[in-house]
Amino acid sequence: MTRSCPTVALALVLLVPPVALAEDEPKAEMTLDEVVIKSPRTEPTDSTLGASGPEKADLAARKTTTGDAADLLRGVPGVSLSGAGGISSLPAIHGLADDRLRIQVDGMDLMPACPNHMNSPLSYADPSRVESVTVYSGITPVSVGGDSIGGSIQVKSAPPRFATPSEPFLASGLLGSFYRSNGNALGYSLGATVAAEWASLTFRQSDSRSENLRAAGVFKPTEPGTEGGAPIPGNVVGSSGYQGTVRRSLGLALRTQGHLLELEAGQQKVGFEGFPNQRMDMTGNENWLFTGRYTGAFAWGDLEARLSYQDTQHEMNMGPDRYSYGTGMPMDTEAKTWGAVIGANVILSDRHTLRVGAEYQYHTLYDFWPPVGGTMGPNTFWNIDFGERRRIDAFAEWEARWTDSWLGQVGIRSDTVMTDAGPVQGYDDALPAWGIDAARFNASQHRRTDLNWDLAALARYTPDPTQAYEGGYARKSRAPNLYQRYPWSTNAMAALMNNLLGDGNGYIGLIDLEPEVAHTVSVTGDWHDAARSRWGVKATAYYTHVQDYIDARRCDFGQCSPGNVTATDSFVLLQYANQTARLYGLDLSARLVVGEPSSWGTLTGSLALNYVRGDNLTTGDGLYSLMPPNGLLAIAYQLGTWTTHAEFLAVAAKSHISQVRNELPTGGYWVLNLRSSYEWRFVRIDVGIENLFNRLYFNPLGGAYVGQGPSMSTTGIPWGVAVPGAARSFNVALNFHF
Ligand SMILES: [Cu+2]
Repeated sequence: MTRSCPTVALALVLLVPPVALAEDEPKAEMTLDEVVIKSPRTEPTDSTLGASGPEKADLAARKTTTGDAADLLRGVPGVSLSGAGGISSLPAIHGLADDRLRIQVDGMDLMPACPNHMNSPLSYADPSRVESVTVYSGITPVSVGGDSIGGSIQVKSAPPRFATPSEPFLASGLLGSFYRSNGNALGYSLGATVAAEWASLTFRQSDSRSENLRAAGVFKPTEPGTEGGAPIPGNVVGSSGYQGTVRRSLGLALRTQGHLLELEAGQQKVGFEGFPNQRMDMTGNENWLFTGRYTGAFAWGDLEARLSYQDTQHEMNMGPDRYSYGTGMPMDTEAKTWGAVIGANVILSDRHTLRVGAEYQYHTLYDFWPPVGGTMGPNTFWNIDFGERRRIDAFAEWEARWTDSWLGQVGIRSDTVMTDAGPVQGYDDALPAWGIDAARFNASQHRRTDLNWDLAALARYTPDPTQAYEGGYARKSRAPNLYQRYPWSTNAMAALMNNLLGDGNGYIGLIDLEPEVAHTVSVTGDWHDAARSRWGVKATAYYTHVQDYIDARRCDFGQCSPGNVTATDSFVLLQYANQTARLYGLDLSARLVVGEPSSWGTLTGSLALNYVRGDNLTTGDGLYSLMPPNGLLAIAYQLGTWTTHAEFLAVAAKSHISQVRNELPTGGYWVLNLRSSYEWRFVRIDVGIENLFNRLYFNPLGGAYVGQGPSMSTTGIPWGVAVPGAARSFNVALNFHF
C-alpha cells in the first residue's frame, strides 16, 4: 500500500504551483522521527492564538480517572460540558454544542447514530489513549473546520512508537486502573506495543463501569423508578450508571524514510448506559471502526490521506430505573459511515504555506422501533428509513508570515451536503395517531442539497516575544442533521423519543430547514514573559451572528394540543425552526508561577473566567443551554514528580433561559476539588477528592431530570427537576508502564 500512495502524492504535486518544487528543500535534513512524529506543518495549531487545550499535567491526571473522554476538556477556556450519559458528555464552545462543533477523534469525523445523540463522537474515544486535545475556539482555520458553525476539537492518541537503530526491537506495555467512590466506578486500561524500526503493532483495551451517581442531597421524592420496584432514594440520580463499555483497538504502523502508514481496527461496545436527561437508556451499542492513514513528508511539504469506515448498531430501551410498561420499548439504529480525506501542506517559501484538501463523507441511517403490541403494533415504526447524508468538501488556506511580527491567514472552503430519507410508516397506519403524520411526510419531497461555503481570515501581530494580538472574521456554515430534518410524528410519545438536547421535550423535524450560517468576529490578546514559563494572560472576545440558527417553536399542528403552545411549566412538543441568533462573550485566562523549580518546589496559580450570552433575535428568547458566568481558580504545587492541585470552581445562577423549551433555571454554586499525583519510573499514582465539601448543585447544562418513572408521556414524570451534579467522590488511579 505504501507504493500506491506516492501516486496520490504525485497527483497533488501536479496541482500545486511550480514554485513549491523550485524552492530549496527546507525539510531535507529533518530526521524521520521529526517528520512522522511531529508533522510540524500538518496543522495550523501554532498559527492561531484561538487554539488551546488542557495543560499536559491536567490531561495526564484526568485521563487516568475517567471513562469519559469529554472530561479531558474540563477547564479549557471557552469550553463547557453538557451532561448526558456517564461516558458521553457533550462539549460546547462559546455556547455552541454537539454537531455545531467539528469534533474529530484521531482525525476522523465519527457520526452519532441515535435520536438522542447518545453515541457522540467523544464517547468512542478511549480517554486513557488520548495524548493531546486541541480546541480551536477563536477563528477556526478552514483547514480544521467545515460543516460546523462553532469551534473544532481534535482529540489525538499518541503517535505510533518505533524502535531505533541503537535498539532495533522495542516492546512496551501499560496497565492502569481507577476507582471512584461515587457510583463505585471502576475502570481499567491496558496496552502493548511491539515494534521494529519500520513497523509497530499496538493493542489497546479499556473498560469501565459505574453504578448510579449520588447527589449531595435530596433533589426529588423517593419513589420507585419502575412498576412496583424498590424506591430510588431522593439523592440518587436514576439512570446514570453504565457498564460494559469496552473500547479496543489493534493498530499497525509502517514507515519508511518520510512515509508513515497507519492501519487500525477498533471496536467500541456499551452494555448499558443510562441517560438521566433522556427518556430512554442505551441498552447496547456496538461500533466498529476501520481506518487507514498515510502521512508523507516531501521536499515540497507534506501530505495526508485517510480512509475510514464506521459501522454502528445502537439499541435503546427502558433501563431498570424506568417503567417498562410490560413490554419495554425497543428502538434500534443502524448506521454506516464512509469517509475519505486528502490534504496537503505545501511550503511555498520560508514565509508562505498553502494548505489544500478535499473530504468526502457518506452516512446512512436506519432508525426503527419494533412493535410491542396494542397501538404500538403490529408493524415496525420507522422513525427514519434509509436516511442519507453525503458531504463533499474542498478547501484552500494560505498562511503568510509577512514579517517576523505579522502573520496572515486566509482560507476558503466549500461544503456541499445532500440529505435524504425514504418513506416511513407508523406502528399501524390505519390508526390516525400514526397514519395521518406518515402520509403527510410521505407526500413531501425529502431530498435537500445545501451548498455551503466558509471563509476565514485572521491576522496576528507579535510586536515582541512578550505579547501577541490576533483578530479575524469567519463565515461558517452547517447543514441540518438527519434528526433535525426527518423525524415526522406529532404523536407525543414518538416526539419525546427524538431529543438531541436533554431538555425532556419532544421534537418534530422540519425538512425545509436551511443550513445555519454564522458570522464571527473574534479578537485575542496574549501577554506573557518571553520564555512563557513564569506568567501569562490571555483574553478572547467574540461576537457571532447566526442566520438560520436552528432553534425551535412550539408545535401547533397535527396531534399537538392548543395547551402545548402556551404551557410554561411542563414538558412540551417542539418543531425545529430557523431563526436568527446572536452569541457573544469573553474568555479570560491567567497563569502565574511562584518559586523556582528547586528543592522547595514550584507553586502555580491559574485562573479561567468565561462569560457567554446568547439571544434569539427573532423571538427575543434566550438560547438553550448556555453556561452562566463561571470561573475556575487552580493552584498547583509541584515538587519533583509529585504534583498537587486544588481547584475551585464557581458558577453563577442561570436565569437567561430558553423559554420556548421551558428550560429550568439553576442556582449559583461552588465546588472544590483536590488531587495529587506521584510518578516513579514505571508507576504513576493519582488520588483525588472531587466536590470536597459535598455541595449539592445543579449543572446549568445538565438538562431536565427524566431518569426514572413513566417516561413515555409528557406528563408521566414531574417537570421542574434539574439533573444534579455528583456528590463527593474519592478517586484513585494506579498506572504501570514499561
Ligand atoms: Cu440512543
